[in-house]
Amino acid sequence: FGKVLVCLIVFFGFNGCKPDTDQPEFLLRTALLVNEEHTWYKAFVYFGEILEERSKGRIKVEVYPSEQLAKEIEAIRLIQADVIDMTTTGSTLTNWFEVATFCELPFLMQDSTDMNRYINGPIGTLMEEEMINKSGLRSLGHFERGPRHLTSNRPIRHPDDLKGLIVRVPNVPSFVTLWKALGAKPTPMAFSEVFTSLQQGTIEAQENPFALVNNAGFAEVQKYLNLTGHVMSWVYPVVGEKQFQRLPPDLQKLFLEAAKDMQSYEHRLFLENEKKVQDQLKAKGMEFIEVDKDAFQEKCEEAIYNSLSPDMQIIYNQLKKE
Ligand code: 2Q2
Repeated sequence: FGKVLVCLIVFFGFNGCKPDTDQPEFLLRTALLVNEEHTWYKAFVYFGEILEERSKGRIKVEVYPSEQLAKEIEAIRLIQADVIDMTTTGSTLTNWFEVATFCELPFLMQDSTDMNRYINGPIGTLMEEEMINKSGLRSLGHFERGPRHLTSNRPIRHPDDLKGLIVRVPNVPSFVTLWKALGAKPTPMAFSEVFTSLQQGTIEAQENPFALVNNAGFAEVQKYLNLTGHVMSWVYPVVGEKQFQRLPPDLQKLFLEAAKDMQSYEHRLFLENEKKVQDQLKAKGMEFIEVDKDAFQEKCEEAIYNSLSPDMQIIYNQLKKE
């Protein structure tokens, strides 16, 4: 009986026994790695609200948190296959085109002034072109992130303390290079697997900005927040280029304007949130550890440079000079 019921639900669910008048003309499904409390999730929900309102219901957005719909790499592939429509991504795109490495290259950007110069300069333009041409994604602006720090269950003050430490990294080549050069054991893994892997001890550490450490509940399984600040970065909210081109010109215009508003909205939330999340992490028992940042930088800089192709080395040298 259970099976029959499921079949009936599936049948009527997909085919509908009466016309579904709520069905929008354009339904955009969004896969996010963060949960409902994170600024990226809130930003996409806001995007959905203003799009629905401004398009008079022609566009609707569904937002799925916590990699429930897809892990980051899968989300990119599913967008390319036209199965889902939007996500957030950044340096993971290095797996499609190399210049993406510059939105999250360790010890390159110093602050948000550098970041905005990159995003609005030739490197940002090149990245957005490559994104469309090599990965079929269109940038909808950018979300600035706080610096990434290492969390662990033993204090790390110097690269020497890292010996053999199993550190989870996202699927980003420069991160593997970085932690290898520093003496740790980097293990690429999807974000949604990190909490359980830390709990079970298959990995010992991970690195992310305060906001995401807090959001993912890592304070429950990690004692130390080592202030490595090894990389500043941003992510791009993105939509599939195919999906974007399917919108009529009036909706395309409206869509890009709403995306700008989403970016400003997220940025406001991000700024409000940065200090608050640090207090929350401390309240949850995390101990903040000062680290010898120069020692970290000196130990890995050459390896990172050498891992870049000659073309990327030229860009790197230019960015360093600016
Ligand atoms: O740790 C993570 O998975 C995220 O903070 C990633 O750094 C982020 O998704 C980048 O991989 C963006 O491409």
